[in-house]
Amino acid sequence: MSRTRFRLVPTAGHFGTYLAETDGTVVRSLTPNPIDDDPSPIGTGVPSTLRARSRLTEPMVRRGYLEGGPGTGIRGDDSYVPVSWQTALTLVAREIDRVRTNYGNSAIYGGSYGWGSAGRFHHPQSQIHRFLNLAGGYTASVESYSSAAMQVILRRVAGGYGAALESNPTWSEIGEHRSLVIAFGGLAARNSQVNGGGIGAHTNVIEQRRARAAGAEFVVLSPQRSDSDTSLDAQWLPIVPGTDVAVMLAIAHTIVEAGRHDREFLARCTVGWDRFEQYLFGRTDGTPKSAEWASAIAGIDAGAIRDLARRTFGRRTVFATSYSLQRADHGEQPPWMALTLAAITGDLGLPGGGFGCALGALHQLGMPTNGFRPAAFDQSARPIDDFIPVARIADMLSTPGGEFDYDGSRYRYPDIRMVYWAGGNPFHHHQDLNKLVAAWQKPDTVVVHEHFANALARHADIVLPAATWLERNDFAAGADGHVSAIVKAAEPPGDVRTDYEIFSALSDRLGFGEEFTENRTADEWVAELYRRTRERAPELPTWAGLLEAGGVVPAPVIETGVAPYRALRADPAAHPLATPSGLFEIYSPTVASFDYDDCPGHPTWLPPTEWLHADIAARFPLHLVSGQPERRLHSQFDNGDHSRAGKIEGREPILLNAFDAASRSIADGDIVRVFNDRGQCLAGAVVGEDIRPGVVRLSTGAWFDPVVPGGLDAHGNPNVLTPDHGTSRLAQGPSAHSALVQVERFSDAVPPITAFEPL
Ligand SMILES: Nc1nc2c(c(=O)[nH]1)N[C@H]1C(S)=C(S)[C@@H](COP(=O)(O)OP(=O)(O)OC[C@H]3O[C@@H](n4cnc5c(=O)[nH]c(N)nc54)[C@H](O)[C@@H]3O)O[C@H]1N2
Ligand SMILES: Nc1nc2c(c(=O)[nH]1)N[C@H]1C(S)=C(S)[C@@H](COP(=O)(O)OP(=O)(O)OC[C@H]3O[C@@H](n4cnc5c(=O)[nH]c(N)nc54)[C@H](O)[C@@H]3O)O[C@H]1N2
Ligand SMILES: [Mo]
Repeated sequence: MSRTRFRLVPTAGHFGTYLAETDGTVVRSLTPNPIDDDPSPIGTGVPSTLRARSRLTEPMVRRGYLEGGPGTGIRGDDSYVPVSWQTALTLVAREIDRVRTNYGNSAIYGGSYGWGSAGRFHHPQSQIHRFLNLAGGYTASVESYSSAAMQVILRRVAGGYGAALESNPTWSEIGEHRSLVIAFGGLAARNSQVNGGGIGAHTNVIEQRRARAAGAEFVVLSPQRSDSDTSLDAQWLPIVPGTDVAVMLAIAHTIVEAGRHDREFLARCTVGWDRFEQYLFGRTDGTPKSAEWASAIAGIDAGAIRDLARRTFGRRTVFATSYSLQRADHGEQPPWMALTLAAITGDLGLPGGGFGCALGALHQLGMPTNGFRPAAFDQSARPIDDFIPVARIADMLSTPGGEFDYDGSRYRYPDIRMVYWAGGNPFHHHQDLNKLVAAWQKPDTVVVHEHFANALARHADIVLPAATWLERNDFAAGADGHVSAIVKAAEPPGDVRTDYEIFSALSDRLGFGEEFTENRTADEWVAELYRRTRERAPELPTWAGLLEAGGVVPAPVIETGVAPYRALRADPAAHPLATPSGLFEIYSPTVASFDYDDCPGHPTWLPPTEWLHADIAARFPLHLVSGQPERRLHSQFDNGDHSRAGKIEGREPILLNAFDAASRSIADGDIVRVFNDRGQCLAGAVVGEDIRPGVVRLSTGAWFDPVVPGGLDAHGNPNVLTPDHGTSRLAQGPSAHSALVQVERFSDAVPPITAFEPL
């Protein structure tokens, strides 16, 4: 094929804007859009997957299901039979109708959590929720795997997650005020490669470097040295995982003992200081939260903790917490305590200071907020309001009718008969995958739209092959301040259809085709949503103008008004936070009234069930940190060449301290077995000094690849090891980071990777 037949078209994903080199049918490469000075290489791995062996190209039905009907056979241990679209759609439409007629719509779980792909129209969450709402409704999920614990606690004590995001200090303010940034969980530069909904051009890390050059200073408390960009020259304090609240308390203790707390701010803008102060000084529990006390828990020198506290005197300070801290037992506590520290120093709501909500963890965090809101595909009203906290899925499936606590109330799990997923992967995101696989056997039917024969497809009954974002026209517009064209760059292979085509055909069969499509084709919808977006922002170019401009233009800047924390400090009576007192609640009578021992009325140090000082550490002496992968977005395109280039003999790398490796006779590059009572997986050892002794790091996202069901995962998916329980009864968030494991050299014959094979 001659090169001249290829042309470049603009496209956009959650990890940036690119130019796709296409002949109209296949994509040869993605290269960063020239607008981006600090592009992410993640997108470059996508073209290698579009026609890979793992691509789904025709509808498939699990053999046991096809032969025996709903509720028969074993998911995760069966073969698949190709069927026509006609057969597949008839099976799905009939099953929706059977389930809603016999059991009611709450028996359909359509939470379908996941990132899917960017695009205002083809966004799979919008597609599936609109479809299921028009079908009479579904059991939904609330909050997210990213931020569940923080969302619920901030809603109770600080006016909500949105208020924290709007009030976040920006890098430019941090530079201007030469602030001290104390980052619990760090500011891993690899994480700001992505943003939900898209990124026109990557500027977050560039802004961080500018703040540093202007005089800001960074301290990173984290088990891993690489949790900040090297050019920030951050001081690294390698903390024991799960102990951040102890260190925060000790910083508070040191500040208050020195009389340097901002009494005026505490009295004017917060409630509950007195009660908290009693706890801080040990008057309620006999334990003063001193630097020495925290040092024994967190493994950081007491002198270093006191120094850190003193460095805040007279200096604008940011107390930042990454999302990872609250994806752990008692994850409600770190953001609440960081806010309390920001109130103690009196910097809460001052430019360049206060609480740093997950700064740098997504591209938008630390950047100015823009009130610009592009149009979206309407999800339609919810006819029923059944829900679960998102991470309680395995409990819901395995214990229908079981009771659970959430945010002050008690609820019952619905009896789920049908699970329908599009645009997320529970066999990526959920904890304790062996438990999930068992719970997943319960429903009668599982329907999935997927691009690839990944673990989700391998645990479904009806698998519908869906087009990728490179195979559709659309536009992206996230919170990043850009609008980006997504021009169809490839023909979907085989019999692949878009989610929209699939839901349109099903809607027809179920009798609400016109309500779902409003008589528009996909391309007509894209044009309509772009038109509605321009109606809100007339300065945006026409579609033709957007393409002429290279496919990416800045979005208009829409002022958001004064940020809630800033408004609060200016005049608490005039600008109350959305809390019962209108103030930031260091002690919350509401939370206290719930009487949860795992989430008391003020920020509290509560040891995790699994951490390095737990009894079970005698058997599993290493703390497993399973953060976000550098080379991909979650599990997406793990089958592509960019992600696979980072593997060791095909396995996901695990980072071990040289001391821990030597005591186990593990050398760099060895294949190791990582295990605990929940599961086991293989991984490739990376040995060095960039991680605290006693801690190992295995990123998320290697496609789950059990050698036999419930057995060894050959590939390195940390979620076979992580525990599945709520952060507390308050938020019921995921607790992935509270996990202990053991690691040993694997000397048996290494099983092949089968995760990237066809179904
Ligand atoms: N141990 C551990 N587990 C974690 C985390 C952790 O830190 N540690 N982090 C958690 C967090 S923060 C998150 S956000 C979750 C992420 O969890 P997910 O968002 O579920 O993960 P993804 O891999 O992005 O899954 C998206 C799936 O949708 C498919 N897909 C993409 N685009 C489309 C589309 O247009 N149509 C259809 N039909 N399918 C599409 C992809 O092939 C992929 O399988 O993971 C959570 N899990
Ligand atoms: N490249 C890439 N970037 C991403 C994503 C991706 O998949 N790929 N996913 C995005 C998503 S959905 C989200 S929600 C964000 C998540 O953002 P985060 O949750 O902030 O990211 P993580 O990588 O899970 O964790 C950051 C670091 O926290 C440290 N850590 C873990 N446990 C502890 C602890 O107990 N104490 C302390 N002090 N540190 C700890 C680990 O060393 C880890 O590297 O990332 C986003 N960015
Ligand atoms: Mo996330």
